Amino acid sequence: MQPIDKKRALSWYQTMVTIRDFENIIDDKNRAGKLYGTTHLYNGQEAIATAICDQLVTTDLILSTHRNHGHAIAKGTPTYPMFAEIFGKQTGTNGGHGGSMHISDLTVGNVGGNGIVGGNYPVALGLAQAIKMDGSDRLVVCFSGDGATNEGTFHECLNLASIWRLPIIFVVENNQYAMSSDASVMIAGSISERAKNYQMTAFKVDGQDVFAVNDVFRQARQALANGPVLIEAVTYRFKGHSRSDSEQYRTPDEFFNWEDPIKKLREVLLTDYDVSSEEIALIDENIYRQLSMEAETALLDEDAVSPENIWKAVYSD
Ligand SMILES: Cc1ncc(C[n+]2csc(CCOP(=O)(O)OP(=O)(O)O)c2C)c(N)n1
Ligand SMILES: [Mg+2]
Repeated sequence: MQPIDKKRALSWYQTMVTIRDFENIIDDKNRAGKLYGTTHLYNGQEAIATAICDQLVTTDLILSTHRNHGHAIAKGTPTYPMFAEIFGKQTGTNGGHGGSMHISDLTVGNVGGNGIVGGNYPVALGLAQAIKMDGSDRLVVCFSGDGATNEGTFHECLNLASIWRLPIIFVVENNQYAMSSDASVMIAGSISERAKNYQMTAFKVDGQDVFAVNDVFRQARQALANGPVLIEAVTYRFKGHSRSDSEQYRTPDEFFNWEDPIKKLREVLLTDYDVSSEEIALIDENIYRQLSMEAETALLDEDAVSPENIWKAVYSD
């Protein structure tokens, strides 16, 4: 593994804590009845989006899923309009019309979430084909879940991406479940082996270890010279699938089999990087204070849906 300097390790920590706190605040507001629809939280998976998006530039594109808040934050989408979007406010990233599952911000290369499981694979294909035709060296990172790899689009798109040699890195976050379906009994073979059958380079990595994900993504970029690449990041979803999930498919102690990626990085910072616990506490405090303030302010913004603007995002002028 390549050495990582202190500044970079600290910036990963800040991104991961921002994602975790953002999600916890959204969870609280959801339970308090402050937002419409449902929301899918990224708690436990923060290291993946963080390590990967840190290696991208603004013009590289990411596509996400229904569980898209972490990817959006890591790619640089500002958190205030994200809160506003999830609360259905006009100040949201998408004018409050998209909601939790459809946060996009093209100014930072975040093409956005997608409520259709497996729906982002064909979009990734089209974007990558356009990039290839342009002859630019941008790349597309297509995030998806384990469940999505059982969709037909996954197989169709891996095949096409491979024969067209498109600049896509497919990142499958195997968080062990698709709603209540256990990946260990729902997936024949393994996700990374599936990609190898399409003659793609494939990696499997510990998704709870930000350093490991960083290193694998660096290797994946190099392998991109030979065609598309797939990374299976093994991770664990700490929260339920969505708010309505009663979590009867797993035991409460299963949680303890998994490392918390933030706790793991914090320990590394304290022991290997000479960061003090006071510094860590200050970072934690500042992030939480800032996000709480943004959430409270965003809640006061104008609602998106009103009789005057309900058709705004449907018809052009
Ligand atoms: C085509 C389609 N089928 C079913 C659903 C309902 N659904 C929403 S999320 C989900 C599970 C997805 O699991 P996975 O791909 O592992 O992502 P995760 O939720 O674990 O991040 C399902 C089945 C959907 N949104 N779209
Ligand atoms: Mg899953």
